[in-house]
Amino acid sequence: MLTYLSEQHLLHAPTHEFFRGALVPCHETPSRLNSVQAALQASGRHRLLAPELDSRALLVRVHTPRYLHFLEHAWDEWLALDPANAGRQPWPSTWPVRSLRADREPREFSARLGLFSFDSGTPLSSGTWAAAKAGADAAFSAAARLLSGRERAVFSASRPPGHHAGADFMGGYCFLNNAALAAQALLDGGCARVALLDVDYHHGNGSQSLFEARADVLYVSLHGDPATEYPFFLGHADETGVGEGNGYTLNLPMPAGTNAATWFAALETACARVLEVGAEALVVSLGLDAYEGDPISRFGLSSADFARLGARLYGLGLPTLFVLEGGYATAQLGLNALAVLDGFERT
Ligand code: Q9C
Ligand code: ZN
Repeated sequence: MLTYLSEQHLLHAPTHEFFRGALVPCHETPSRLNSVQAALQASGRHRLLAPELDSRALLVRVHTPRYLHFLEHAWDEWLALDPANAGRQPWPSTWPVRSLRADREPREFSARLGLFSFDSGTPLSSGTWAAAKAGADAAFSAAARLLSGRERAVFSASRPPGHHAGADFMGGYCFLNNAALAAQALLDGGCARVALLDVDYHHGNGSQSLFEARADVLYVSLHGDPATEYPFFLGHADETGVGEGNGYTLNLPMPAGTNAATWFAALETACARVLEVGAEALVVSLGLDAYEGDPISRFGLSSADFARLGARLYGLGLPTLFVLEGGYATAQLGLNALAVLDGFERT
């Protein structure tokens, strides 16, 4: 499968995240995508390309100008506060939750980082913007390839991931919503309706928030029940869309510990809805953290199950754009991504 992967992802390399009050090594690391790159190359079955398109004009179709401006200049502003900040990670100081105003952008840096974040678990590094932008370029390039009509499927191997990022917020290791950008590019390229199927262990709150009031994108997600799993504050079954988008959000939360049989039954529900709404293209938010060996997730999919997932999605008969999301069992991540692609291509 044609795969877009930018070496620029290496530039996003924060070192620590918060976990239960302590700093622990980041789960979302450059070695994740190195694992995917190595597995695809070693297979000899997939062609890796650097992104050839600039997503700049597409970014403002999904994200707000003030958020994009902040993200692009955040590291320079952090350094301007103190040159010693080069060796430190910035953290949000204050979040505009209920009763506080999000319409006024404070001048203070850490407060602005709070304005544009919904959690304390999304560390920035010097190359975060460059890496995230290159990941968006990969998603945009993949969408353009799919629109050319010569490929049945394309893979955007982007990192950092994207599905927790909304119009004006980062979170859950995500900055730019690569899958949402791909879906928007497919719509802009002539698709009347796109289905965005999110199989990451975590609910894609950013993606849902972007599309819940629209009928041109069906958002359907299989994920850990937000009652116990991140991102906790969205992803319940009673969220079915808003206004014109009523009926075009489908959440299929499952309890931590869910096995493959239950998961694939939910996948059938998701696939039926994708076909029912007449989607002309499929974007897959391909998180691989539903894997049984994932260190921060609690579903029971095996590597063979990922091949079964790929084969089932092939059966939908739609032009398909895979976008990498989470998956933190780094040593197995490449083989699990390969299993999905090979399952899809029946090789
Ligand atoms: N210390 C994606 O999979 N919380 N994001 C983890 C563990 C955040 C996952 C806590 C999980 C975010 C794209
Ligand atoms: Zn995830």
